[in-house]
Amino acid sequence: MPEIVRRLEAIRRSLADHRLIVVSNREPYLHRRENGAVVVERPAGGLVAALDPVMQAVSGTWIAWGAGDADFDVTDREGRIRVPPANGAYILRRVHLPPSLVRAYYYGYANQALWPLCHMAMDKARFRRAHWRAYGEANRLFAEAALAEVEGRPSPERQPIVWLQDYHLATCPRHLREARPELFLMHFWHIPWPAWDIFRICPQRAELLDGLLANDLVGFQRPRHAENFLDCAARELGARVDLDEGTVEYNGRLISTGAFPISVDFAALDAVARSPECEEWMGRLRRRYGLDARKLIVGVDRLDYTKGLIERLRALELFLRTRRASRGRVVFVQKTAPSRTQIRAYRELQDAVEIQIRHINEKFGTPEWQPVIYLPRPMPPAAIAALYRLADVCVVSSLQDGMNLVAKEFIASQIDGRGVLLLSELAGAGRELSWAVAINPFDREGFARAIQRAVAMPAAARRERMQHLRAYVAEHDIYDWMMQLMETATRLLAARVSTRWLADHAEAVRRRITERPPVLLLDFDGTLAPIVSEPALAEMPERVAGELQWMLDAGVPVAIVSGRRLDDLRNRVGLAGVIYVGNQGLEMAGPDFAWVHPEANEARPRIAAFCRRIRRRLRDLPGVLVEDKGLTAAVHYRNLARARVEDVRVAVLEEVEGLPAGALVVHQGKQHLEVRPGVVWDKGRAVLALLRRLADKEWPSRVCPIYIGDDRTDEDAFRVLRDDGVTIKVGHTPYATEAQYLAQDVDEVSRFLQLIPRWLHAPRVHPASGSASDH
Ligand code: GDG
Repeated sequence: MPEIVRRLEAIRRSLADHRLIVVSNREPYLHRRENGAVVVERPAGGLVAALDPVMQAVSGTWIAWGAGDADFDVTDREGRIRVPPANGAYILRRVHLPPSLVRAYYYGYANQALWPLCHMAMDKARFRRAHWRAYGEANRLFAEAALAEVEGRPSPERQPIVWLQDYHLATCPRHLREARPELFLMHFWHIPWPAWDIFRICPQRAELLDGLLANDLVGFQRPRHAENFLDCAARELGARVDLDEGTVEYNGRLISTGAFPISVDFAALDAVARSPECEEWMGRLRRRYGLDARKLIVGVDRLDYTKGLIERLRALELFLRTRRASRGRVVFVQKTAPSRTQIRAYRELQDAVEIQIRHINEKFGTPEWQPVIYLPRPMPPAAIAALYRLADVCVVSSLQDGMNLVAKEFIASQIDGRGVLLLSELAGAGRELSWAVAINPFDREGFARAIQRAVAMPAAARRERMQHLRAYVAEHDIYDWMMQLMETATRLLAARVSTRWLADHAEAVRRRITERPPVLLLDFDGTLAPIVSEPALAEMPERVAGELQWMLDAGVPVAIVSGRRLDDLRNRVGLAGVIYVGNQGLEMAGPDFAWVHPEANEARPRIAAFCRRIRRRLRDLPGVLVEDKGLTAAVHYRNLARARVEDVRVAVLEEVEGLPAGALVVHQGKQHLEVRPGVVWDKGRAVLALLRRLADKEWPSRVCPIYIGDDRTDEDAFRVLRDDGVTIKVGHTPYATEAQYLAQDVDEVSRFLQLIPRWLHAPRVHPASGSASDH
């Protein structure tokens, strides 16, 4: 089986029974009029070209703006047509957008507000109310078309995957979610997501975040973009974010984010570079530009101010000025594709590039040699491949870039392995392709030196670098990218299918609780008390205290099981009669007993010494909080800059490793590291010990423990009570949980606690006791 067929088959399998519905601004096929006849065109572009075979293989549906002037002459009344024309393998549903809407939505908000905002080009950003309204309207139209393609009410196993593309469609998911709450929505954001200090400039920031958070999964090119997005969601919307898991809770839903660096169709580009057509173009270009005697530097870009063309030309000018020997010996070919020319900033850039090129050619050119060749007209793929193959150096100098596909296209076309890639460290690709020569386009001297270094690099070093780069891109190609995304989507869908929401299973829970007298075992933070930014600020809600008091009065044992110190817990909860279990179960105290784990008790001095040392070591890191809890310690980093978290991890691990083996152990908590004595003990063992104390060894037949918690440390308790109790995890969980049921949040826990007295007091109805219908 050819490789590509195998890859497509793997993607089809990973989708299982889920139909794929793609929504993008650009369409994969465009119909237009030419001399009175209708012709079909395939708009150029990596993503569209790569998605098309996938859509053919899975027979999905693609929703896109019908941009061709004959687009709606060939569709049915709904704007649908089967494509490709040869075999009609999938449905393309075109969205009609009036030209005035396109101007304001696409050339307006998308490309004059969002594009510059996300690329930190604030001098170019224009936030116009009319553009924003048009953006909202276009997004609504895309959503309407997508909804029309979702037929019936599919079961969770057959739920379609709606996959939205890019910054044109940020508010579309919100419309979809409102109309069909059960849909699985994922979004890929192709451009950078800026840091909060940039993003907050945008007047529509809340609506944009709210729109994107209607998705189930939001993919970015780089981890940093995902982190920035989470940070913006937390700051603007107050959403609860878990940076370790890459998740955000918003409006009662859990949204996952992740980095999925996009790539190219390596095999297809490699094949074009090997084609006879490419060889012909190579011959032609070689003769035209005298390349047998000259080194070739190549740039291929959409004409966009983010690609650093002016910076590149300035560096080239400096290179030619300072390296006199290079004059006449190198030629720089700049291939460009004009883009978004309706926008003034783009027209100005085009003029500036042309002026700069003319300037260099006039300054350094001779009758025999023109230093810069400018190619603004379209060329076929074989010609671009020929440029890449001939290039001694390819320059990618983005000032900001989500990924940059040119860098990877160059690598895939370099079948002779002789070219050097000069790659901006500010492009997403720069973080991935470490065998390229890194440049900073803002550092003109460094850039010029890098050009020199690349031109002069010995053949063996070039080959070595290119081999590594080719191996990397061949493995991490566009199909691999799609597989990663689809596998993540289907994993999330599978977790959703197996999620048992407490609210959906109230009857089963009621039956269990009324069979045997309940014992309540409750975590505190995030279960009874809402999570707050500082552990010291957590408070017991009054309503919950009232509910617990009712239980105690009715003789239901209540234990609060927490990672906090016992006395801290007691002060915060403040209810007499409650059993307090502190320090992850290492200490307990009830109305008539008190207990401390003996070995842990002996380790107290070690914990105190650890706290002293780590405080001293981390005193220069603002935002770190070391909590000495007597039997254990916690190092909180919730308020620390993300980039420094690793320093905390290293410091804590080093301190612990410096002690006798196993003396102290480190556990990962929510935004903190927990340091405990090396004894085999956890919340699970603690609740078992407690249950034996309350109802002896026979407890499973005597009581029904109800355990509610929100943390990973509660998993041990969920596990040991799985068969003999009711276990409830609070909050959406990105990892597999041992709990039987899920509760949305603290409020649902409180509502559940209110139900228990009603259940316990309800008169028992015996089936045989008779009712009105008996007669
Ligand atoms: C966005 C993100 C991300 C360019 N000039 C010519 C030409 N091109 C083709 C290239 C390449 C494409 O255009 C440009 O792709 P990039 O990735 O460089 O950039 P954007 O268009 O800004 O795309 C970017 C991408 O989405 C995918 O997620 O990588 O970061 O900004 O395919 O080959 N093609 C031809 N002549 C040209 O002169 N034929």
